[in-house]
Amino acid sequence: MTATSQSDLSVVALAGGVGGARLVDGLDRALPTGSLTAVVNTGDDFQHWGLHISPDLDTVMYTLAGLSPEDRGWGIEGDTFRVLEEARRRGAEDWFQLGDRDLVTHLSRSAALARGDSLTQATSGLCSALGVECPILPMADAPCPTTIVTQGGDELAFQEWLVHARAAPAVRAVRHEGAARATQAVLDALTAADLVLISPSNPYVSIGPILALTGVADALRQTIAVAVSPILGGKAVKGPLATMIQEIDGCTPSAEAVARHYEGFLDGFAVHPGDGFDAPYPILETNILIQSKRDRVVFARELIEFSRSLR
Ligand code: FO1
Repeated sequence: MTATSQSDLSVVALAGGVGGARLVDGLDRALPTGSLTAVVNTGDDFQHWGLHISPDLDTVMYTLAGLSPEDRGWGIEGDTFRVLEEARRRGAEDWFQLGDRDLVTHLSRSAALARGDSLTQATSGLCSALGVECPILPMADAPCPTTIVTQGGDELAFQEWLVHARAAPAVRAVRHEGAARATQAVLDALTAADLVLISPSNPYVSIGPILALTGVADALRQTIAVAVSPILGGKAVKGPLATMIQEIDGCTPSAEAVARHYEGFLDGFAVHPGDGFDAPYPILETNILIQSKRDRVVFARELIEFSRSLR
């Protein structure tokens, strides 16, 4: 890959929620059009109000479309919740906040799936309507729901645990259910990639479901794979990851604890200053806090340069 110039690099980013979307956004701005493909977790997908909701696909799509709120990262900036208020008034479930503008996405996707489109086709249609050019590929077309097994032995669907139960029940294990096959589009993108970047997303519930699909880990072993830590100074930027590392793996949250999840196919790892550790591959220590759009591009350029230096 060292002989390849940045302009003709073919890059695949594996992404989950908000952290993944921000890295994909930085890469999309830093790389020439046509270089980047995002492969996105669908283990979070679920049915709500009779609609098919794909939170991670939408977070990546809205972020690339410039529609995401900078603070919470998901949904649409400035959205209203009048439908949710009416649903609440009528006694419908209101624990998952679907905004009025966001609802158009779920209605369109559900209609496309009901017509017989695949999730890949439905996602492509939604992206085109919002002017998003970077291909966003669902990791699978068939349902692959993530189940949380609590320390108490309960089994909760992912959004039931994360949003409805506010991630309060301690986690014993995470299970990836359903069809275990990535789409052909995903496998083709991975096979053609010069570089696969693993976003600073949760390794159990965002990246884990992608890696669990047949063919994905093998494809990563054939290419240059570089991950970005979602843990900075022992804390997760967002979400329940730090607690999950303690509960599931029984260790202190750290970049190194995350890297263990990617053992066997990592060629490099990017961590925040001070988070470095002894590893059999090079470590890039730099500012990986990529909340602002500017920081995303600065970091994406640095990450690509670092990755190009790897053999
Ligand atoms: N996360 C929440 O914590 N509460 C919500 O009510 C919520 C609604 C929501 C609606 C649409 C969407 O695309 C995402 C939404 N999220 C919400 C975020 C999402 O459930 C999680 O952050 C991801 O699944 C984790 O990657």
